[in-house]
Parts: sequence; structure tokens; C-alpha cells
Amino acid sequence: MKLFDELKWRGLINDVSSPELEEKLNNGNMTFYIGTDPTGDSLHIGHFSSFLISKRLKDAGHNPILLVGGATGLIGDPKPNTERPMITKEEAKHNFECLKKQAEDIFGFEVVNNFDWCKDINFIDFLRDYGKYFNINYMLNKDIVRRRLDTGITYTEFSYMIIQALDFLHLFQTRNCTLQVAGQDQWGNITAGIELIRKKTGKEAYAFTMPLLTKADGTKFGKSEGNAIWLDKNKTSSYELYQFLINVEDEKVIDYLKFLTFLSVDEILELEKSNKEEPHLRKAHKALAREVVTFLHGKEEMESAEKISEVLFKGNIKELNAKQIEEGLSKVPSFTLNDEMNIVDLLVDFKIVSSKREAREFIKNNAISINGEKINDENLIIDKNQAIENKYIVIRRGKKNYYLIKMG
Ligand code: 629
Repeated sequence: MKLFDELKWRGLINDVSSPELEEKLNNGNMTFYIGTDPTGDSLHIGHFSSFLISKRLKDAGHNPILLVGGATGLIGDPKPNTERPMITKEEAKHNFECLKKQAEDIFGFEVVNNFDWCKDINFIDFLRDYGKYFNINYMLNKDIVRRRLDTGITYTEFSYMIIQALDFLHLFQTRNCTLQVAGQDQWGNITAGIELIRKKTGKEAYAFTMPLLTKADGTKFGKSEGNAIWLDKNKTSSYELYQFLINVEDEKVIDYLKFLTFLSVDEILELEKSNKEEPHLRKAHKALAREVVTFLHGKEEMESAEKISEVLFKGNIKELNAKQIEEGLSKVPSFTLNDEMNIVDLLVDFKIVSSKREAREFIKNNAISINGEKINDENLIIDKNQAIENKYIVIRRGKKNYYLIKMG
């Protein structure tokens, strides 16, 4: 399957700037770029779903440049509804450093900063050398700008597309970068660049956009209980990322495998068959979680995440070390135990049960386990001797309720 056909099959093609692009993509060796603004100190899975295209194109013989917008991050790409809060120059610089390192660690590709060439453009030259090529009606016609006229858009955000356009021109002229790629929301900014290149050089540059990944109900992919899924494992652990992926909706898991993994067409078709015929095995979900966690954090982190998932499902807690317990039980109620305590008092004081009677009932019915072992002695004393690595005691009530006791 040729590259362009595979990109289409994977659902990665939304808009294409010119029919010639298909043949150019199939015959490898275009220099291309994809950019992001340093609005935060970590990339999230939405960025990942777009940036992954850089590896697909690289593997097909093209030459990737990643851009982190140290300059555009100070301006703010207009969003459909409201003006972005201005971030400080220090914040933008810090975020730039974080994203540059993350992009290099994950993809290993060259990262450029548009602040490097924007910082030398003075105001008059900006208006003469770039602003002069932008007709106001052209700018007002961009979807997002038009929508913001009612709620209000400042001159700063209105100017944003000119900067992204001059980026494309700069990379076109200095790096022979003839292609820009992005998610579909960037079409206006990218075509502004193609126009500027045509007007300034008389030559054609190219672009294609990808659809933004969505959930079955059309809302944005990449949030779990309202929280972003970060690529920095200190913000979203490998286990949380694994859990997020293994729990995606059944009707979307195949789309996500196509979009987010490098599994072959045949492997994905095989998983699609399994997802239909034996959904309870969840092979497609497991493959998605394994592939993405391995790509981002390595095989060891993926295997640890998988082990935590299996152990918490089965309950054999003693298989986990302290770090894995921290990762796997970061969201459950936790308490500090400073001194030894009788199990019935502990269950009541930490509100794991509602009364001593209920505590004795649960214990009698084998519904309480300590570090994976069911207990039935209501006189049991809980102290740090039972703690895993002298740090944690895990209490499970019934099948689903975990509580984490931290040794004081
Ligand atoms: C200067 C800045 C450029 C080229 C691109 C840019 C950034 C661009 C933007 N991108 C989004 C972002 O930074 O705002 N103006 O969060 C985001 N991008 C990845 C995908 C996207 C896009 O990082 O392209 O479509 C979805 O994640 O919204 O010279």
C-alpha cells in the first residue's frame, strides 16, 4: 500500500492543499514541519496524536522538523470562543524548554524555535515585509477569526496567522521545507503560509491536515474525568496512561489503533476481527495500551503498568513493589497510620466501614483483605510489620474498594 493510501486508510487525511501532494508524499524526501505552541509544560495525548505523523512521514523517507513556537506562544493562536490569557515571557521560555526536550526524547527529531527568527523582525519591517501581503478580508474569512468578531478578538490574536505564515516562508526559504502538517483546526494558518510563499517566491508549498481524534460522541479525545492525559510520566503515570487506553470505547478502539500505533494494516485488521468476534478478550484494547505506552515510556514501564492492572484486578497485592502501589493506588482513599491499631478500630476510624458491627460482619464474610490476603481475625493488630517495603498496607473491601494505608 502506498504511503498516501495508508495515511487515508488510517484516517489521517482531512484537507489536502493540492492533488500533486499525493505523488510527492508517495515518492519520499520532502522536508516538512509540524508546530506546537508552548502553552503548557508538557505535551498531551492530543499533541501526540498529531505529532505521530512526523514519524510516519520520516519512516517513508521524508525529513521532519518539529517547531515549538517560542514566539507564537507569546501571541496566542485564536481559539473559537475566547481570547487566550497572555502568558509571561518567562513562562513561555520555561514551557519551550520542557516541550523541546520532550519532543526530542519522544521523537528524536530536530526541534526549531520561531523566536529565533521572529526576535530580529522590527515592527515596521513586520508590517512592510509580511503585513503588506495580507488582505483584511482574507484574514476575516478564516473560520475562527470570523466567529470571534462577535465575542471580540484583539489585534494581537488577529495577527497570529501572519506569524505562522512567515514561519512557513522562513523554513521554505532556509530549509527547503515545502510541506506543513497539522490537525484540521490549523487549516487557515497553514493556507496563509502557502499564500505568502506564493506571493513572495512565486513557488508552491504544500500542506495536509489530519482530523482531530474524537470520542464516539464527537467530543475531543484525550481527557479522563476532565483531566488531560499528559506525555510527561510524572504528570500522567504509565499506569494511568495504560488504564486510559485500555478503557477507550469499543467502537473507537480500531480507529485509535490506526491513528496512534505503528501496527501494520494486517495486524489491525486481525484485531478488528477479534474485537468483533471475541470482544471479552479485549485484544484490541490491550494492543493499543501496550503500543502507545511502550512508544512513549518504554517496554519496562508498559510491563509494569500491565502488571499493576492485572494485580489490582486479581487482588494479589504482594506481587507489587512500593512504587507500583503508589502508581496503581494514587487515586484511592489513603490514610496515615502512626501507631499499631486493631483492625476493627482501623476500618471504622478510616471510614472503610460505617460501624464496628459492620467491620466484624465484613471480616466474618471474608470481605476484607490486607495486602491481598483475606483476614478473618477481628483481633488482628495492624502495624508496620505488615507494611510492604515498610511503607504501605493495602486494604481491599469486597471486589472493588481499595484503601491505601501509609506508614507514618
Ligand atoms: C507556529 C505555531 C507554526 C506552526 C504551528 C504552530 C502551532 C499552531 C497550534 N498548534 C496546536 C497547539 O500548539 O496552535 N498554531 O496546541 C496543535 N498542535 C498539534 C496539531 C493540532 C494543533 O500542537 O497541529 O491541530 C492539534 O493538536 O491544534 O509555524
